[in-house]
Amino acid sequence: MPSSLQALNQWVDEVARLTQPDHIHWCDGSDAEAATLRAQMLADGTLLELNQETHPGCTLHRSHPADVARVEHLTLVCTPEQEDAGPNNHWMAPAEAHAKIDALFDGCMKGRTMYVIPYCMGPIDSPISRCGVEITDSPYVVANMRVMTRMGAPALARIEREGAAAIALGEQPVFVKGLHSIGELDPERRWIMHFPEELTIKSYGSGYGGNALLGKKCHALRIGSFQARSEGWLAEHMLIVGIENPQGETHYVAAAFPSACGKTNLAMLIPPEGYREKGWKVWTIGDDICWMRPGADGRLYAINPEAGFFGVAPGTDNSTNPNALASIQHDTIYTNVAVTADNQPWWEGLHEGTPVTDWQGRPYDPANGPAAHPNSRFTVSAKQAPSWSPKAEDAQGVPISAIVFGGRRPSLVPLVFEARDWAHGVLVGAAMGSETTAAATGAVGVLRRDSMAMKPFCGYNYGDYFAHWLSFDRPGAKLPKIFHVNWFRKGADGKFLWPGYGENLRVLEWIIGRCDGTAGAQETPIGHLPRQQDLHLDGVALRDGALGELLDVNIEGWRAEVEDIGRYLDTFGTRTPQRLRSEQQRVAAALAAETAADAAVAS
Ligand code: SAT
Ligand code: MN
Repeated sequence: MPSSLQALNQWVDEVARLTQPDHIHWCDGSDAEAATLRAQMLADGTLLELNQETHPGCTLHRSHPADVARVEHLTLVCTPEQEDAGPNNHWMAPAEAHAKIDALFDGCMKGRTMYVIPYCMGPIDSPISRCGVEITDSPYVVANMRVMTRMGAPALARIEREGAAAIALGEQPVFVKGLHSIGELDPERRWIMHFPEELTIKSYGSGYGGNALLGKKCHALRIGSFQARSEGWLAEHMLIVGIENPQGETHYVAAAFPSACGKTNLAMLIPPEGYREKGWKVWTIGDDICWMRPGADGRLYAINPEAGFFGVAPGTDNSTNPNALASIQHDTIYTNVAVTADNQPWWEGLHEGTPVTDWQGRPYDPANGPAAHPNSRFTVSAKQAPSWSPKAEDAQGVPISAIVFGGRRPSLVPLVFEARDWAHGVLVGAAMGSETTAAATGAVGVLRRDSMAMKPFCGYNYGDYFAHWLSFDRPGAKLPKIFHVNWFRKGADGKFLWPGYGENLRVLEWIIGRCDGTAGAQETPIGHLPRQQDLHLDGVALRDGALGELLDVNIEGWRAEVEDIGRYLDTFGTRTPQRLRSEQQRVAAALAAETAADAAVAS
């Protein structure tokens, strides 16, 4: 038998009986295995070799043109009670869901090889890490999982060790079971289903990252958040970055942003020149997912459960993210980018090179749209980033000093503010969101709330999730401070008021100063804001009056905002914790008092 864990062998047998593959391959994660798979995919056209002189080890995959992104309307959380999945998830009853998707899996691997991928989310020896096994018929998925997770023999050994320990205690072995088939890549025959109680994922009909690399959004966020709730930790859609000051002290910050707000850029930030000269350094731990749990000292310790970056290619350039660009010059899997005449990868926003072949393999013609798909991606080992922190391998995780929420808010929301305490911070996270941009379909300028950036990823009812967040505030806890940032505030002329990118370090410096007790602030009804003198702004070019606008709290605008937040909390009905409602009422009352004080002064 391939594994010493009978429960695992049995499940693999069951899946093989259902899907009927020609061969079964247990992945060991070795270099030899990776080379064999790569040769096979180059031979059958799944992968194309890119220019090996300029981009050694790099390949290109062109997906089915109708399989280029996550599919939220086909992504289900299947709890026995719909109320437990909440209004934030699409739901189907577990028995009905299993029946529907098993009918698709029936015989789907005939003529194909079934790969069994044991993987570990997080450092292999970390108590915070959790393991899973993905079964797939896609060698492209195997290649990506090898970069994105700790995959193969060491993961299997941990699963077997933990399984044996559970059995010795008379319990069931615990590992997440993920079953995936690309099926026919037919959008009409596609589901991404989660069964949190069964620690099971079933995904059919898509080969795209978030739908197919089951360790990522499916396990590390949807199933992970569910596991985290019952075990007392947090599985979050957050980057983790280390900020080292000239004294050599490093503070770790975890930050959640909705999509298209520059998470990868912040995780790999390059300090402004003046900061670099003084000795500031930025260390990348993770760019997408953060698992945190309280340590013995009461602080929250975090790991990045992933081992690689699955980043958006368009917009990645020396001017925007030199660290990301440097990471992807070798040993990178590109998906749906364009290529130049000499077979180098190309995408919109890359200043060097000219596309001749578009992402679908057609001669490039601007009439067909962008050369690279807007959601084209690179898959690369995190260790290839020049800013990669060896602490990402630390079994204990890194202590988190600050949690930062953010969104794309062209108006109202200041550059940065600090929540007054944990409960207020949870409200700030619950209320976060972005105004829609022209890049998304639908109306422009509509505010979409996306609590903690987890809307598509929270594996249970958001109301219960808010309650779980609040539960960390207990005796002995030394919780991080919580902040909200907005890099996207615009002036009356429609232009951004803040330069963003590396200059964001100035805001992070204030945030860290607040955690250390060295930075000043003023109290307002929405939280603590820096005064102009509390930010270091030498060397940054801001327009006249920009700073005043960036640090302004418009009381009437905020009264309307906080009322709207109240209506949003109502959408989760009785599951919304009373503590969060009273927090919203407290802020509303503080704002109303300010209006009353202004009126008294005016009369
Ligand atoms: O959903 S993916 O993981 O493929 C990409 C993302 O949204 O972060
Ligand atoms: Mn993400």
